[in-house]
Amino acid sequence: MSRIALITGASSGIGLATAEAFAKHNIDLILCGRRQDRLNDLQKQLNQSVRVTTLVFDVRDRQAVEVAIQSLPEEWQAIDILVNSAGNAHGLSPIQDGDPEDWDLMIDGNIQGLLYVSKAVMPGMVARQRGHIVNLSSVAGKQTYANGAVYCASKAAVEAISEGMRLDLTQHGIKVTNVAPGAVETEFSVVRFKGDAERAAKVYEGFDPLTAQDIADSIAYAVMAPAHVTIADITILAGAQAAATTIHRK
Ligand code: 8X3
Repeated sequence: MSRIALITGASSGIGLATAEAFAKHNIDLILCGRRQDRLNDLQKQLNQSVRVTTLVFDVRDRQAVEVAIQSLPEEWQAIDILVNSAGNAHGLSPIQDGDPEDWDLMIDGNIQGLLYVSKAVMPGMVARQRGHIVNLSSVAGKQTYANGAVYCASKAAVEAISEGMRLDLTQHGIKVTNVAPGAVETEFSVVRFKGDAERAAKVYEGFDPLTAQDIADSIAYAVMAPAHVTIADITILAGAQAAATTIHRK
């Protein structure tokens, strides 16, 4: 019987690439995001090979998260895999110059949003005594860098939540995988720099950055591991990247 995965942030970047990778492994997909048109396009692309449904909500809206996930028809309710991929960086500046609205966006999306979605899914996994949760952290959750205090803090929280989930959920047959990517070229930097594409492009200049597909391949590896194997934590850096902000550029 094929498994069912719910993926947040599926309309772009790592979430989208994970949906594509899972489809290759015959995993049925609940694609979640804020942009229905993008989700529809992906659904059309992937439902040749697997069953696909979509849910539109903003992970920061707790009620919307609950309503959307509860609205799933019976045949979609037994979620085997949750991928918490929704998340963003907003701004990159010394903390004294930081915009509290950016802080709220990162804390609400990267921490609270991840918790709200997980809360809507975990009780069912516990009842079925099986499941796998994949949380998208970042190398920024392991190494704080200048000008990124709040983003790094939000990802450090994801690291702690992954560890805490594993402590509480392993006894219920639920695996937890924490994935910490380094420099991945997606819309990430365009969002961080509020649409400034030139500044975003500079982040990836002079080296080959990771692609969303590189990260999706590792996520697929973790969820395809045999039952007796838990891939607990994966850090993935670009080939030219030694640490979060140590990148050897040509
Ligand atoms: C994204 C990667 O290097 O900007 O989480 O922190 S980095």
